[in-house]
Amino acid sequence: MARRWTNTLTHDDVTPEAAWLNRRQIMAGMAGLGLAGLAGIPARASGDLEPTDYDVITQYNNFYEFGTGKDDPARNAHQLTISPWTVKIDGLVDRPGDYDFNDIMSQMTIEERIYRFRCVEAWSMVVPWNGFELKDLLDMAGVKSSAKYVAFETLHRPSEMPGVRVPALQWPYVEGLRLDEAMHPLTMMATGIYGKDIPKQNGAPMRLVVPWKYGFKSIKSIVRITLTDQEPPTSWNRANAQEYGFYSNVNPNVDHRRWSQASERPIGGGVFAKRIPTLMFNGYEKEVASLYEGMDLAKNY
Ligand SMILES: Nc1nc2c(c(=O)[nH]1)N[C@H]1C(S)=C(S)[C@@H](COP(=O)(O)O)O[C@H]1N2
Ligand SMILES: [Mo]
Repeated sequence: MARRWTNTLTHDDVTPEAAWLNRRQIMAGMAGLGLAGLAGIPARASGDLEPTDYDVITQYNNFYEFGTGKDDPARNAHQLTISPWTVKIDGLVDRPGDYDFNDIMSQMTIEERIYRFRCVEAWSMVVPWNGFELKDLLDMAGVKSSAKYVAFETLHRPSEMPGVRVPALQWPYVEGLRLDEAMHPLTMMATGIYGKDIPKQNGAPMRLVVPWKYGFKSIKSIVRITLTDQEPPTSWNRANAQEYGFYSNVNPNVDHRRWSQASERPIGGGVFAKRIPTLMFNGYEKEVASLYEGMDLAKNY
């Protein structure tokens, strides 16, 4: 399908590691300098960020609230009503409250980010997300200095979610990040894919994207964000603590108890598509390794 970008940068311009770090300067500079202003950004050596087809991204999903099959979310998520949508932001914030999704959107800078996406099941995609930095939303609510973690909660609405009628997981789906992870400039709230509103099966109207962590950290259809000083519970850790830890950083050197994490299968390349090596922190090592300095990543899986 045709790519409709929200600005004039191609993904080769937008994606290099350094580019997102100084994106505000880039966006500010673009007006005056034109694209020549991008000349100083180091180029990515390989073309490994060719986005996965829209149809694949939106038809091969994990969203257990709509069923555990990969095609269940695309088939069932149309039942979800997403308007109106309110996100409660509470806990250790200066301005707790119920934030209307449209009000949030009117205050956020929407940009595009092409990120690798690596599921713990060892498949992967490359997704051109649209959205905003989580930090900007947290700043809107005003994070108190006592906050150390961010807890997230997905909508729980049995009347519209056939999957929650069975105990595949404990509902609602919950996730969490350390505050520094949440505030990292790579961490985003996605509200679109390929320049269109994010489809319901991908977590409409707003889902987390943490590209250096396994996909299950990227919680969908968020209705509550709580700032806390305690490490929050997470759904997959609750379900199986031996296999799924709080951190869940992509790490080719730490295998899952039941399979290797050294390589992954890109979805959309056909059944004979070659597996590719999995990258440390899913390819974002330069940006995020410092967050985990001195930590034993095998222990803190
Ligand atoms: N609420 C909720 N969020 C969720 C899930 C889920 O089942 N429920 N699945 C997770 C898993 S395991 C993955 S791999 C990604 C899949 O995102 P995608 O369907 O957009 O590729 O969503 C994550 N977020
Ligand atoms: Mo996943």
